[in-house]
Amino acid sequence: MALAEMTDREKFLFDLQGFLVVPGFLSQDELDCLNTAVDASVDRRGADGNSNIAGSKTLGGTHKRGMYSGMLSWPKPHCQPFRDLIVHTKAIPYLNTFHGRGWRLDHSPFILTSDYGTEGLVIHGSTDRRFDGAQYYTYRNGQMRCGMVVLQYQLADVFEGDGGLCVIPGSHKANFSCPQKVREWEIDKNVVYNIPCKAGDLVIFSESTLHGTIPWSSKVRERRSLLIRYSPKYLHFAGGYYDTEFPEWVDELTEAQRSVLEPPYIYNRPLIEDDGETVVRPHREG
Ligand SMILES: O=C(O)CCC(=O)C(=O)O
Repeated sequence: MALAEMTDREKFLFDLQGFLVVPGFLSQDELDCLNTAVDASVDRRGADGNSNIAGSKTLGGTHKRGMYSGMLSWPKPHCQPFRDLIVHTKAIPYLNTFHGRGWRLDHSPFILTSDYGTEGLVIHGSTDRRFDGAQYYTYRNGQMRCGMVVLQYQLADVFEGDGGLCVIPGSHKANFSCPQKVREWEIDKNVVYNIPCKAGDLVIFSESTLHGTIPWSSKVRERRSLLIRYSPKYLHFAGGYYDTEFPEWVDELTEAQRSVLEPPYIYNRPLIEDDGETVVRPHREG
C-alpha cells in the first residue's frame, strides 16, 4: 500500500530550501489546549541550558531563552495536548516522506520561549560538506531522506524581524563550511531568514539545514515554540527515549504513541499506518 506523503509542491519547496512552513497546521482547539497547558505551567519554565552564542557580538541578549520540558508527563489534563501531537495524522505524510516507513521521537519535546532581550543561539547544522549519519539530507531515486528533522509548532505569532528561529535556506546542500562570522550572525545577514509565522503554523526543517536563534527584539510579542524532533527508525541523535524501560506513564499512551518512543531498531518494529492508530509489525520493511 502506498503511504501518504507530502504534496509535490511541498517536496519541491523542502528540497529547495531545507525547510517548509505548513500554515494553519494546528486547529484553533489544539492551539488553545496547548497554550492553556503552558499558561498553567509557568512555574515549570527554566532557562535553556544549551544556549551558546559562541562569542558573537550580535547574538547576545540580557537573558537566556526560556525552556519547558517534560510535557508528556505533566499532570493531567496538561500532558494530553502534547501526547496527542507526537503521532498526529497530519504530520504522518511529512515523516513518511523524510524518513520512509518507520520513524521515532528522537528525544523529549521542549518549548522555547523568548521575550524582549532574549539572547540567540549560534547558527549550526551539518550541511552537505561531509556526510553526517545523524543529521543529513539526501535525494536519490526520487526520494528525499533525512536524519533528524525538527517539527516546530509556533504557539504564538512570529513577525519577520522579531527574532527566534532562523535558517539559511538551501544550506542543507551547502558544500563549503559556513564561515564562523556568518554562523555568529555578524556578516552576510541577508542570507539568514527569520521565518514569519502565525500561531498554529508548523515549520519543518532538517537538522542539516543551517539554523539557529536570532535574539528576540519584539516588545509586544513573546515567543512560544514547541519543538518535536523525529529520527528514522534506526537512528538516535540526541539521547532520550528510552534506554532501558519506559516510565509508568507510557502505559497511558496509545499503541501508536508508545511505538514512537521505542529505541532505534528495524526488525519487527511497530510501524504506524496513515490513520495514526493502527500499528503493524512486519518482520522487516525497508
Ligand atoms: O528554534 C530555534 O530557535 C533554534 C532551535 C535550535 O536549533 C536549538 O535549540 O538547538
